[in-house]
Amino acid sequence: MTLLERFELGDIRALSRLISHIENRDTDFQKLLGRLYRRAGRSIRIGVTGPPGAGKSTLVNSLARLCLDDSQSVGIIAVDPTSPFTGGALLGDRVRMGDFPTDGSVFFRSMATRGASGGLASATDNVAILYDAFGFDITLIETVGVGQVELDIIDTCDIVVVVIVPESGDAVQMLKAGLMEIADVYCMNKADRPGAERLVADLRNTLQTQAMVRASATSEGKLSAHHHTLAGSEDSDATVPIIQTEAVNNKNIDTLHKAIFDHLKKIRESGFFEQDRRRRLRKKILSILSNRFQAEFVNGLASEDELDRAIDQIASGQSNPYDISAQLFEHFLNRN
Ligand SMILES: Nc1nc2c(ncn2[C@@H]2O[C@H](COP(=O)(O)OP(=O)(O)O)[C@@H](O)[C@H]2O)c(=O)[nH]1
Ligand SMILES: [Mg+2]
Repeated sequence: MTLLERFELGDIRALSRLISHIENRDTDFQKLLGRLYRRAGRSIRIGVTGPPGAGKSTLVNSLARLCLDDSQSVGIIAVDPTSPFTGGALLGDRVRMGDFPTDGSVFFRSMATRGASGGLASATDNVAILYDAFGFDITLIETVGVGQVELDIIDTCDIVVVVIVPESGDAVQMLKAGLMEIADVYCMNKADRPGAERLVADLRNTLQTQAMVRASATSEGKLSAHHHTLAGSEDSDATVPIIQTEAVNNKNIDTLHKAIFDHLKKIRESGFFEQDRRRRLRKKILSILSNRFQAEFVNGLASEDELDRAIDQIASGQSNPYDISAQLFEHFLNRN
């Protein structure tokens, strides 16, 4: 039996092997994904992002358990760009995975890059497509909030949960970090610690002000697609929910779980769910194309000789990088 046939029959080891192919970008990995793609589309992707140590892994495990209780199978992807390891689970994650059922209803994989963060989002998306094709009802994606990576999550997930802790600073700082733009649900974890109430109140205030600004921007037609439906909906509670949890004590995770699935219901009814998946597909196609372009054409844009001559011209004051690039681009087009 081929690997693909075993995958289609639900063999977990075949899934593991295919993930490695995709992570390593082995030959024909895109053909492989193309073949499996028709089986995908049903899985709901939930992203959980936030700073290191906020309790994301603990939350993801508790959320997974609640999904399993609802008879939904769960695939988990933990993305940690700060980790030097690739493939397989990190030790801490393995320990936590210990008491999950071993009947294939839950699967875990962690991904990391060695420094380069470029392909991480697309690699995560590809693995999520594999999970989807394999048949997991829910895909939970944990990403460490490190710069751009946490913002990429809105291009990979249907719903984004932003995890904050009492030590996260104030709402204005979060606003500046771009977190407001990506959160569908806030989770204030470690609510057992001092400062949680104050930060929630601060955040709620800021979100309400934002929602008002947004509502008027929407009526003037100035708004980006992402918040359009929420702000524009009839719903009186148009601000993003903030759920206080104590992941380590398994406290209020059911409320968080409910907030996530309430949001899912809402965006499905409003049409935003489909609309957002279309937006992501558009980005995905362009990203595959530009990666391919990069790989196949960039080396041929200009020869070393041409570049040397161009640099001589600039150095002697006869040209500049802008005109040179335009000329080289023309040459390239003519050659092809
Ligand atoms: N006090 C407190 N500690 C928590 C809570 N949730 C998680 N932790 C602890 O915070 C640490 C980091 O948790 P982890 O889930 O690995 O965080 P991650 O780095 O965001 O994935 C662990 O020691 C957890 O036990 C909580 O609600 N309250
Ligand atoms: Mg973690």
